[in-house]
Amino acid sequence: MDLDALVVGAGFSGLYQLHCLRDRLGLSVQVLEAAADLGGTWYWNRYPGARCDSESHSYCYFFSKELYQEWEWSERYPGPAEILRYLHHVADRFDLKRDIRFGARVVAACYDEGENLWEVTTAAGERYRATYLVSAVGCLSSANVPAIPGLESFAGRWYHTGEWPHEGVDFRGKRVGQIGTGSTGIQAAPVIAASAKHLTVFQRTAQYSVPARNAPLDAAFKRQVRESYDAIREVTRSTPNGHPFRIDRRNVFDVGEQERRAIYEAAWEKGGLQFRASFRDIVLDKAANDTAADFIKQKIRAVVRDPKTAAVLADIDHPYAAKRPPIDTDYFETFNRDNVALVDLRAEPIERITPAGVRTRAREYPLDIVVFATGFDAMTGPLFRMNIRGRDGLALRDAWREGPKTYLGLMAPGFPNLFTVTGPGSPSVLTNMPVAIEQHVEWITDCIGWMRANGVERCEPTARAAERWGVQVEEAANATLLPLATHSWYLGANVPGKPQVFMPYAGGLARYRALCDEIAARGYDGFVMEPSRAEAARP
Ligand code: N01
Repeated sequence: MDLDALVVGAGFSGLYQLHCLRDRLGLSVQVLEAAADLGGTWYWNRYPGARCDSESHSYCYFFSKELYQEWEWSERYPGPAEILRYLHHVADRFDLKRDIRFGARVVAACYDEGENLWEVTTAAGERYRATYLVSAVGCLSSANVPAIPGLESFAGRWYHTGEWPHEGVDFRGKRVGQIGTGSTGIQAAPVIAASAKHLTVFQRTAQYSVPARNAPLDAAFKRQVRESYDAIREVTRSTPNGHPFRIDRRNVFDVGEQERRAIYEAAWEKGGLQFRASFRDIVLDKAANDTAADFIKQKIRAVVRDPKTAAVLADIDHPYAAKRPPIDTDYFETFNRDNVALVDLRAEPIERITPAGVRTRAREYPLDIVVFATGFDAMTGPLFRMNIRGRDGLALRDAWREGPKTYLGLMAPGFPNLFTVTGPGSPSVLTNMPVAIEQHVEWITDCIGWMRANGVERCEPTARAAERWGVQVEEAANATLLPLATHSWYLGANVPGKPQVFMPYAGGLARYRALCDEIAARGYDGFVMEPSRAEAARP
């Protein structure tokens, strides 16, 4: 049977996309999900210490006030188990599971121009045909295990945090090596250290981190959240990052040194990503950023007792928040434990993995377990994995050889009727994801609804619109300090051979939303809307 729409992925994006296309537009929809259950990121990322860095009262759907108000989060930052419970609740409430096929990994998606259909094949060889293909595969779902020579010879066990075994890993009595100190590694290390015999953290790039200050939510806060749905939703929709707090209007140098210090201290005590919002220009002006960077470096030196270790942890080479800023629970404190050691890979790079452990230029570190907290082939990786071929058999991988070419991060020239939720070129990973997801899903739904109402069978952006958008994405990034972190995954720099192009749109979610809405209101400016044959034949 030919479907109206096929959605790939059953995380936050896919669930809501299914609901919108099926229940609002009345389309026949099938969701294909590689995992054995729903949850997306939260199905896979169950590593020790995994927790959402967005605050729970904003890390959820806003499309239904009733849904928002009936769900109660227990902690400031929810962990995978609670987020999965929430997503199951949503799926049950909107009767979504009956249209999701689990264990169905998409291995090919080819556009048949004659039929105007996408033909999608799963790893098990099942085939589906649909008019619209929506990728809801997420931005960070393709694990990056670095090609370190000798990994296959390792006599112990190794794991990537993004593909963590659901039964957990028992670290007791084990010598553990953790490679990677991004948001994930910073969450994982304290928890691994608490049960392992010994933990060696291999750090290539030192990172800033601010305390998360996670805590259970009290009844008064829960009530306030329930009663403030409209206000919270309004803030998430009108701020650049989709978080439930506003960025302070003051610039760093609008206040004196003493006051600035007090503002940073208060933000440090409050904890969380809000630290970045202490001043308007923290990610815009290098001198302003230096004040935040210096503050955090001082904190690191104050927390970590061994001066040599503190120096390596505080030797950060990029502006604060130019890479995704981690938040933590006792990360720097962990290096005061007797069973934890830090290895500076800038001084002694990893040469290979041996049967016994990790060998750097300086020495071998004997290990029983290696944990790769080495991140993802972000944004494009999950799309390429589906082997998408568009018009004339054009492979997405080839079309994007020099970097992603999208219009608004929503669609790409050469790939008609293929929509990408939070695709490269959209604010996506620079935001509180569910807010960006809702905006994309609703825009895609409206676009498909408009096509059907107007007898349009094919929608595809023009190459010129995509080219112009690419320039806007680059300009938006260059207006910030983000490109100064030259080793960032925002730029694809973490995956050898990947073209170095700043992928997310850094102009802010609110501005982006307005732009998307304007384009739709102007009859989908920049898109070719091809009428169906029946429509075209009308007198
Ligand atoms: O991955 P990363 P992540 N040898 O790419 C190092 C989201 N997230 O999983 O910086 C040695 O940031 C690498 O070093 P370097 C969030 O958006 C969300 O931590 O490339 N080291 C770096 O230290 C986040 O940004 C939550 O020099 C190697 C680390 O591995 C994104 O996921 C929680 C190496 C990778 O850091 C990715 O974070 C956690 C090698 N060959 C994460 N290769 C939420 O709260 C890489 N590294 C929702």
